[in-house]
Amino acid sequence: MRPVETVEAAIGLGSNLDDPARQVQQAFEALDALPDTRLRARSRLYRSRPQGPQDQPDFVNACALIETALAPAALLDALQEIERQQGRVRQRRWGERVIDLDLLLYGDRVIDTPRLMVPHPWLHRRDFVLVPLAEIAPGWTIPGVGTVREALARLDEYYLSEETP
Ligand code: A4P
Ligand code: MG
Repeated sequence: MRPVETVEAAIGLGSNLDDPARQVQQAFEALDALPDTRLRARSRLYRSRPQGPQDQPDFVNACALIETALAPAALLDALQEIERQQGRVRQRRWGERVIDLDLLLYGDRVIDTPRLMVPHPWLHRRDFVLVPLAEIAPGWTIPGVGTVREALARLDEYYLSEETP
């Protein structure tokens, strides 16, 4: 017998439909209820203007830290199942949604498959991800980028130099 190995993962939560704050709270609870998974920390909820199409409501965003024994693909399956159970219907890209759960970080792993990219490719360029993440995991190193705190401090550079959603 050997002990089950667990990994810390960071999840980004976002909603701008159907009582967004309640959707985010419900998703925190669903994360805590996943098999072989514990919710370790939750950020406060942040309201932000939509990035991408502007003709949609403001978002509520937050981040969660979980400790999980689920492998990355199984964790993504579980996140998508939570989205489905909360009634998410896929609409346009960067558009409105009842709940969006992104796997931001999975330990120090780098994953680059058609279905799953970790670190999440936009993670270090989005204030609505970095601000809540910095609240609960400022010292976490984003592979290839630096710490969350450093990424947040550099955010202006990206907004000045690149087109981001
Ligand atoms: N996928 C690949 N890597 C990952 C990952 N690390 N985590 C794939 C989650 N999914 C990942 O995702 C599309 C596919 O990405 C999945 O099938 C999975 O295999 P999706 O959630 O179905 O589609 P989406 O969320 O519409 O993707 P999209 O268009 O990339 O949206 P984003 O990037 O999630 O952005 N403004 C504010 N203020 N706050 C927000 O939260 N969110 C968005 C959506 C736009 N503007 C926003 C916000
Ligand atoms: Mg998503």
